[in-house]
Amino acid sequence: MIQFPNDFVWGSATSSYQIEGAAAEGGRAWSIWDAHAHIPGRTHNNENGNVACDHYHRYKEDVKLMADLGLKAYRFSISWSRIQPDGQGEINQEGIDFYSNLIDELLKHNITPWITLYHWDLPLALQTEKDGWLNPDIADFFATYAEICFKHFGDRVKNWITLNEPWVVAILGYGEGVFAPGRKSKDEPYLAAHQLLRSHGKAVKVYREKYQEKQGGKIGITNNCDWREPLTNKPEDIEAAERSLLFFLGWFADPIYFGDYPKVMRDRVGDRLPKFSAEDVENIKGSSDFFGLNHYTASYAADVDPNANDDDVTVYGNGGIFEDQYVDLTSDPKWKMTTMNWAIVPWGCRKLLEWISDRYGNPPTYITENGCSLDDKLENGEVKDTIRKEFVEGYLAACKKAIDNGVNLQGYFVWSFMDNFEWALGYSKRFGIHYVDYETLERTPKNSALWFKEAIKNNGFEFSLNERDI
Ligand code: PNW
Repeated sequence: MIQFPNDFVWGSATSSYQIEGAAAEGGRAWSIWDAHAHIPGRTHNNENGNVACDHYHRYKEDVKLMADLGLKAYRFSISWSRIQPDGQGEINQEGIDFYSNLIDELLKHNITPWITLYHWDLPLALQTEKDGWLNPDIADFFATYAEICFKHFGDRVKNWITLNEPWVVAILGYGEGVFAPGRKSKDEPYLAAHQLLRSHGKAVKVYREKYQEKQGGKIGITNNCDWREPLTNKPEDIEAAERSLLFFLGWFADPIYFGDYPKVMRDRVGDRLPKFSAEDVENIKGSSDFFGLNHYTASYAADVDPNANDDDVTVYGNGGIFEDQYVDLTSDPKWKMTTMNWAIVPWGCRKLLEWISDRYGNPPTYITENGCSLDDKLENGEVKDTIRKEFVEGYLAACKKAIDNGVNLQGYFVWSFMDNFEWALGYSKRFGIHYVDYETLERTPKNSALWFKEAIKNNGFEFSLNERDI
């Protein structure tokens, strides 16, 4: 039997654009994701979040399902353009009411709300008129929006996450252009990342100076990172794996814990990497009360000789961050894959948690997302998602092992509470522990949800997998 600490937070997560729908209702204006998804060819089958899971209208039913599951915490995000349609100025009361009602409904069922302020749906006007995350003024716009949320919800909400996965915003939004706002650039990822960090810092400053003491909550940021296992014991491969982690997670976590980007990034990126002002450092350093981690997969990392024939290595990119680090990433053919083609490697999660603990001084840590996509089928009212159940079991067991090894992990949120709009991949990937029939919008707990419910109830589970995998 694997037993978790008494106050371990058992949670599940979603995000606004992925589930809410009601895209043009309740006074909401378009975000960059509405715009992106409406450009033909940008998403699978040109799908969008107009309706999504219709959570905006069905939130009570959804909270009821959460209560049935025994969920302790629910992480969701706020659609900025529901609160401030233009991203600045006027507040939309209907938007405030929606989230306020959702929070009340959660609390009524003893479910602790965890709010993400930004999960990629920037108000479109801030993109078209203000250049989005490239404009230094965004930090003030974001802090103002964040303050509206603290003011209206902070009496009841005690767990705040400023940004979800700035790495994805920077790399997929500004480097590869596969996510909104669809920019393909070699240097913009560094510029956007910089403003994302500054924006996080300013929002935290507002919370700490004006709300934290009175409201008694915590605030932090969620970063994503995969594990990088050195391909061989050669020092250059060990260094390559470390370098890859620093370019991935250190890029965002080092400024927050140490006040600047990792040295290896300064050395390799040079002048293309922006500098923090003294005021930025003051706002950013020490600006997270906990370490929020989204974790999905792992790969092997090997050093690449910069003079090697490019056909021989898997370094990909556009002359930007991937070439800056020059690490060859591969996977083990024995690893099982999800339908995202992400390898299932629970021990990678343990090693990453230990790496974070070692590097950043064992901060209180939460896995704010972990989960897998599968080709689920609803048959006779049942979804037999055995691989997802094993995925969650394996990763949770790896988490427990990390805790036993001294890591200060305090909670785990499975991604996702229900199937939803998987960004550029539309509705083609199912990550939920609840199945959503997109014709009827009916929700059905998958077998993984039934397993999770038992695990929550028992604060642990009987381990049924191979010890070697964790
Ligand atoms: C996360 N990658 O996204 C997001 O926070 C969720 O909104 C999303 O649905 C979930 O993971 C599953 O994809 C990621 O390419 C998207 O490395 C892409 C990557 C990582 C995370």
